[in-house]
Parts: sequence; structure tokens; C-alpha cells
Amino acid sequence: MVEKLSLENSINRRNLLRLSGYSLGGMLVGGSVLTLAESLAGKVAEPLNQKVEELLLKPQALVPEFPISAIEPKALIVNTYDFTPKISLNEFRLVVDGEVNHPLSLDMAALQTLPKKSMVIRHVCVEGWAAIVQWGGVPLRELIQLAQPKPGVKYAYFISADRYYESWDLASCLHPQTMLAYEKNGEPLPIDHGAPLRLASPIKLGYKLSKWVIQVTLVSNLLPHRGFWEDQSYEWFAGL
Ligand SMILES: Nc1nc2c(c(=O)[nH]1)N[C@H]1C(S)=C(S)[C@@H](COP(=O)(O)O)O[C@H]1N2
Ligand SMILES: [Mo]
Repeated sequence: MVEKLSLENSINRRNLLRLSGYSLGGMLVGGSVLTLAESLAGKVAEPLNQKVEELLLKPQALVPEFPISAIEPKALIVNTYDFTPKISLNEFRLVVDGEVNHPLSLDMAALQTLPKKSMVIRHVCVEGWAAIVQWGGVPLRELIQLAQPKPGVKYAYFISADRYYESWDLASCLHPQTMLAYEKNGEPLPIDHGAPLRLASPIKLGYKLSKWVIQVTLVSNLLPHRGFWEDQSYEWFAGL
């Protein structure tokens, strides 16, 4: 059975627990998912959402990065609210959907053919610790450009395999230093730190940086649910 996973039912009906292990691929893929090859082959001709275009062209202030020698290899504390999900790499797909012209469903091999960025930044947790970490991965703006948000899109939801969820403003998503990371300190991302794919960015506090991201849903309005911690009174924007 192919079930189209909508953002609302993924949050409200807690499908994610059920999804978190195995049959991700088939269940997440709806009717009109283009492969990366099809997207790249020029089926992405519609004009971009104007706001996306502006944000891509307008230089956004970069946060200064650190030299490799500043990395603190032991300082990143595993901070997981509940459990570490089991994700089968064979079945893993990152789905980018919502109000987009070209929904994507990409496995890790496809993600690793996209432009790669590496950065050394400080991760800051509100619980009072920080760590200088090197992340390697794909800038989120690359994926958003491929998916082509429709006019009106202002936010992204990030759904994780452990039922964590977050929402971000579009400008922060398109910031050149916001990425979906698959490497930490030059090595494949460890499971506890969010493998195969997690958010990394020097512009947001730690709780915005979702681990085990399986779905990015672009929307024009926020739902009553805004984020796992935000729904328990943490600040939503959480900028650094
Ligand atoms: N899916 C998911 N993402 C998450 C969390 C979590 O519990 N689940 N914890 C958040 C918090 S509070 C922090 S500080 C960072 C910690 O990342 P780390 O465990 O790799 O150090 O992940 C964030 N992302
Ligand atoms: Mo945190």
C-alpha cells in the first residue's frame, strides 16, 4: 500500500514511530516524485518563488568559521530527548515535499552527488554547553532550489525519524551555512549524532538542528505544532 505522508498526519497521527524503521521508501513516495536525474535534466523550468529568488540573490551575512585546528572532538555531547531511531540505509530517502513544483525523494548516493560544503562552526545548546564541530554535507538551499517552492512558501518543517519535528523560516533555510550534514569532523556522521542526515547551521541554537531528518516539507503557514521544544514554550526563531 502506498500511503501519502502529509505533514499533518505525520505529526498528529504519530505515523513516524511506525515509519521510523523500515518501509520509508515506499510509504513516503507519493504520485509525482521526480528522480534527481529528471530534475536535473531540465524538467524544472518553472520560475522560482520570488521570495526564494530574492533570498538566493541577496548576500546573507556569513558567520565566521573556525580553522580545522579549533575542532573540539569530544565536546559535542549526544543530546537526544528520547531514543535513537533505527534507519535502514538501503531504504532511506530524504523526501522534500509540500508546496513545491518538484517533490524530491533522494537516497544518500543522490544526495552525495550534490554540491558539498564543509564548515567548522560552534554548536550551542541552551542547556549550557557548546562545541566547535566540523560538518560536511549538502547546503539546504541546493535542495530547496531543486524542489522549487511555489509562491507563498515561507517556512519549512523538518520531520525526524524519532518523531522530533521542527519548523524554520525560509531565510534561515536558504542561508548559505545551513546544511544537511552527513559528516562530522571529517568522518561519516555517527548514528547518535543524527545519521544519515541532520541539520547543521551556525545561525540557530542546538534544538533547531534536527537529527535523523527524513522529510522537509515547504509550507506557506505554520501549523499549531511548531517544534518539539517550541511546543513546550521554547523560543521559535532561536537565532544565534
Ligand atoms: N531528532 C532529534 N534532533 C535533535 C534532538 C533530538 O532529541 N532529536 N536534540 C536537539 C538538541 S537539544 C541538540 S543540542 C542537538 C544535539 O546534537 P548532538 O546530539 O549531535 O550533540 O540536537 C538537536 N536535534
Ligand atoms: Mo540542545
